[in-house]
Amino acid sequence: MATYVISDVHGRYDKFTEMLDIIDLKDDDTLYILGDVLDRGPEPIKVILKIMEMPNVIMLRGNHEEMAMKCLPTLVEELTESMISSLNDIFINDFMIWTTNGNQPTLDGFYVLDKDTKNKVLEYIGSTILYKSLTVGGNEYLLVHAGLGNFSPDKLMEEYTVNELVWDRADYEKQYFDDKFLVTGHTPTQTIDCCENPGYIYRSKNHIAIDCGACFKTGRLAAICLDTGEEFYTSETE
Ligand SMILES: [Mn+2]
Repeated sequence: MATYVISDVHGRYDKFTEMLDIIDLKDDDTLYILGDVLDRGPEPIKVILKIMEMPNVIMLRGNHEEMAMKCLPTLVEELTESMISSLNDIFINDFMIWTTNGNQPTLDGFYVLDKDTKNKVLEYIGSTILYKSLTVGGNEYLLVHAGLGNFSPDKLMEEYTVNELVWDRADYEKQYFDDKFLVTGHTPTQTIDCCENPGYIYRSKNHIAIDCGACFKTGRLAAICLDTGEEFYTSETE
């Protein structure tokens, strides 16, 4: 009945399955994935299809899923000349933003699916949640992909915009809460200035930052067990 958290798989199906073996995930364990399964790495859709088969996985939405959901529903339709000419500026702008953020492996994996599977993938990504509060072993945790943009201690979770939760980076030098831990992905710990062990999970000021850059060379996929605090790491990405 253990609770694990990982984040930012970014298409690394190899690292994802390596981690499932390392933590030896059981049917009655729960695995939270804090978003950004898609884009950058080679096999994002394969990871999504695997997650969809796992009833004990709860996936949160990252900015990459948010970008994908603005474009993929349109791309389920066959690319005909009239379909392309009907695309509006908003779509084209969204698609350009997504393209500069490594969408090609997601598109490659998506295009080869049959239409029924495409729709199931869209439905799954659309059903991802933006945040999760939970208590494990008497400790409270707030799980979110990126951070709490425009934070205020009085702000309710439902008052945060999607962008404030999936794009705005947490300020890791600031303690947001005294009574709970904020668990985030999105920002590789290699890029957190105050992180003493870049590339490993950052834990300070009631932050737990778990993106260890699985999709980047010398990065790795990390997991934390909330019951024990134990950390787990895959091999480095080549
Ligand atoms: Mn992200």
